[in-house]
Amino acid sequence: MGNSFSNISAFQSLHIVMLGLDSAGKTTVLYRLKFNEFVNTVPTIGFNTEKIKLSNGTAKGISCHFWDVGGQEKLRPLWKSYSRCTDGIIYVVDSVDVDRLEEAKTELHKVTKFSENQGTPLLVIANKQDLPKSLLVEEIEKHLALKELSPATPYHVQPACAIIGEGLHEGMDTLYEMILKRRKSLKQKKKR
Ligand SMILES: Nc1nc2c(ncn2[C@@H]2O[C@H](COP(=O)(O)OP(=O)(O)OP(=O)(O)O)[C@@H](O)[C@H]2O)c(=O)[nH]1
Ligand SMILES: [Mg+2]
Repeated sequence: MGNSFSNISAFQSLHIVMLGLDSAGKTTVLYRLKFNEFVNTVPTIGFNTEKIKLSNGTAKGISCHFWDVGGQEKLRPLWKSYSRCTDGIIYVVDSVDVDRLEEAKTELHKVTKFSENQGTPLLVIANKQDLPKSLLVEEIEKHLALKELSPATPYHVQPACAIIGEGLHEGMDTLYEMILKRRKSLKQKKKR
């Protein structure tokens, strides 16, 4: 029956929200996935949304409906409603912006604590790995205190460079796997 993803309907669309501090690179990620090329962005006031059929990796062919919400402080109150009942949360981090990692951590922990987000798989994109002095995955994991998240929240940290697209498909594959795993376990719980 093919690989472990074969029983996931290619017709289903996954609902993915993309969050993170302003200038982390969310919109660059969005358009890189959509057009497979670099798109120059401006700060997002409000949100961007795109339906994207993944074109690579094990999640190839899966449709995703992405919501990319602006990360400026005044926009963060919107995050709660956009992240409600999504299949997956992508949290983009600027891996060289060490001074704001504490702020990024606080905002991330807030989001994962919303009751509607309990157990929602989390993909942290450690972006801007092309820049000198970018932090390693292990350091990002530590700064964001990911081990302190609820054990119900599966997570993965993916190093990436949104400008050239490196790491994005690997990250999406892992997010997809986590989503599948969660769906299976929710199904099994229902059966009991
Ligand atoms: N060097 C480098 N720059 C990047 C990368 N990804 C994004 N950028 C740049 O970072 C800046 C901010 O990117 P955006 O995608 O607009 O950031 P955002 O997270 O959407 O920001 P808001 O909309 O304000 O929340 C832009 O100048 C991008 O070109 C990357 O991987 N490497
Ligand atoms: Mg943006």
